Amino acid sequence: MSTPLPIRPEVAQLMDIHPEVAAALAQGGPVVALESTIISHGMPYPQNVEMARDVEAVVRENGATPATIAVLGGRLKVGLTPDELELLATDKTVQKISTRDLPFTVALGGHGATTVASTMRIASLAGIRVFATGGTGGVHRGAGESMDISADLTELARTDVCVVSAGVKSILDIGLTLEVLETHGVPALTLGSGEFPAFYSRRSGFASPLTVQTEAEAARVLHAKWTLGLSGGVLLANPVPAEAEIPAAEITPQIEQALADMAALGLSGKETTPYLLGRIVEITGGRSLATNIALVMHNAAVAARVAAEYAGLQA
Ligand code: PSU
Ligand code: MN
Repeated sequence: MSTPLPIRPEVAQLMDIHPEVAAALAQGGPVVALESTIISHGMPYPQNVEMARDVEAVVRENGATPATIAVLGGRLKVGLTPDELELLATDKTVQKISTRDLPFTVALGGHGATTVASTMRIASLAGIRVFATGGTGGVHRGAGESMDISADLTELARTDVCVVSAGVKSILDIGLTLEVLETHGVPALTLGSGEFPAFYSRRSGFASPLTVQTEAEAARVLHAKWTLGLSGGVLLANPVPAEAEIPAAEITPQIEQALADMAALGLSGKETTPYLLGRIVEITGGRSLATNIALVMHNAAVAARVAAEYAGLQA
């Protein structure tokens, strides 16, 4: 078994690691980080808290220990209790916090639901290398004007964590997102497909930069990257299961509608992704929520298997 990365003492003072997660890390066992923005700002209640519980169960069934990450009362939380999941799902004071917000929330003692970016950073501080989410942020459509490029990409550029997602939401510019990942040396791997997936849909029309056929191959890529001293993350794209997908031809006009509605409201910045996800649930009559939940479960199962394979390579 590998030795876990030492947590700097001054960081450990700000962090509460759930005993189950701490035990797994101490043994070099597989751990999968899970984010909390998807709970507090990505889905309605009560589906959000049900998803949060179910995704932890799926990680366990696939041989790893789940560590849902958030900031509560200014403390970095790695692994949550059922009551803490419920609080994230219901409390309206929980802010969506990305990397830029992390020091503020820690310093002022607030509650924060962590995005992919800030979850990656906290996972890395705790010594966790694999993380499952729904979809990753990216370059927003119209970013040439708005400069709206998710900090998820910045974090993938610099933090040594593998993010398993169903690709990049088609509310974003997928081609430009893949360009930015290439610029930053982030391997974008798709599991079992030559086409990069588009969150609700298996197909995006964009070729995947790289393809792996198994979780074991993905784990070998992580091991090779970090052994070579190539710091930064890996994006492992996992297409939504066929039976749960909304084909691109159906979802595209619905996404266009949501983008038009957002423009009419004049929303920008951190509000855009939560608004668009919620509006698409309304426009699709709830179908997109079922798809979102299904793809999160699928990503959690894959992430658990990648984490187990990676732990085996470290042993
Ligand atoms: N995937 C989902 N639902 C979500 C998100 C991802 O299925 O709510 C969240 C993630 O936390 C991601 C964030 O980091 O959306 C991106 O927000 P922004 O575009 O503001 O960076
Ligand atoms: Mn943004």
